[in-house]
Amino acid sequence: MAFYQASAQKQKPKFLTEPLISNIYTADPSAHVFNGKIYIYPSHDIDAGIPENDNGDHFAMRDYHILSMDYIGGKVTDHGVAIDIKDIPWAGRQLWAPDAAYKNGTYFLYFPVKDKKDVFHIGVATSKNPAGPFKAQPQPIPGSFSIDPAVFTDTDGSSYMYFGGIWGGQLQRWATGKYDANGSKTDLGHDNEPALSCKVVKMSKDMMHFDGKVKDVVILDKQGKPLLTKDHDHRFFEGSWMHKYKGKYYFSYSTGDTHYLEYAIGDKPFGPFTYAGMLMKPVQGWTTHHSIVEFKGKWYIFYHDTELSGKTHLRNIKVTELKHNADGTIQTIDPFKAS
Ligand code: FUB
Repeated sequence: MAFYQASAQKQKPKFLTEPLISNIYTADPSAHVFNGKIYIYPSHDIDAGIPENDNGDHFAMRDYHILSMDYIGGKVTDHGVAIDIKDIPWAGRQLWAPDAAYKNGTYFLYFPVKDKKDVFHIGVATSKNPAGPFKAQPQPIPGSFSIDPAVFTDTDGSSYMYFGGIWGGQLQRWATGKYDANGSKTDLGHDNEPALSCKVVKMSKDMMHFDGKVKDVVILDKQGKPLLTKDHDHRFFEGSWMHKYKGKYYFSYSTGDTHYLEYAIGDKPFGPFTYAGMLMKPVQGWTTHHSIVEFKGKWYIFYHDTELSGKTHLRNIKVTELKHNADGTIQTIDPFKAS
């Protein structure tokens, strides 16, 4: 008996941090500082009873709740439903990872959702309050596709959207520039070609349109060559984020099937970016998705795992400090405590 207890204790993971809330399941946390407070824009995971598959059909979310905190470690407020899928005229199913931005008195909520033909596009909704409620535009952002929008506003006031995700995120279906439902250019079968890239585009002044062409976010290895499709440990999969630190642009992302959060550094918002290292080792759960924000002189990474449920599609968000080294690299975070 004593032996059994000892080994059971040894197997129980010791998580680095605790879930921020437990009244609902949350994932894909995009954190921003608005009016001196931290606002978190996460996915709201639900159990829709849909079996797990590689398309991610089990992620069948139907609304968003926005959360806020006065400070890291403080009480987390759940502001309730900010927008429901039934209030998005063009939406079919699956409200995935959102993001938010602010300009000229208006807050913008960006969200990926499948349209009524089951094709992912990115929509935008507006509010005068960072916690919503948000009102959706009647159509998706023209020219948008795939998932996981991350909107970065540079110090000169220009905003850029990074977006895309392969496999269930459908980015491979747009590999030729046009939609192809049978698009087969996934990371399977094209091992020695450059990996599919995340996309980046400048936002228009009204923050509701793309201004100019959608470009590839090129990630180079240390020899200056684009990362290859076969490099599953380093190539982009989904969940991009951008932060600026000491004048450099840090593009970070998930490697999906290998479950790492990685980052690459560049001199401009459009890149190119040079692979620089791992942000975080794999969490418990299949997906890994983060955001990075500065608050009162410290940097934080918001992320998720499945500590509360043990189920892939029922996740919970967390936060921990992120540290830049003197040379600009970032200290890799282990989401588990050493036992
Ligand atoms: O939450 C649904 C999807 O799972 C997100 O869009 C991906 O980034 C992954 O976290």
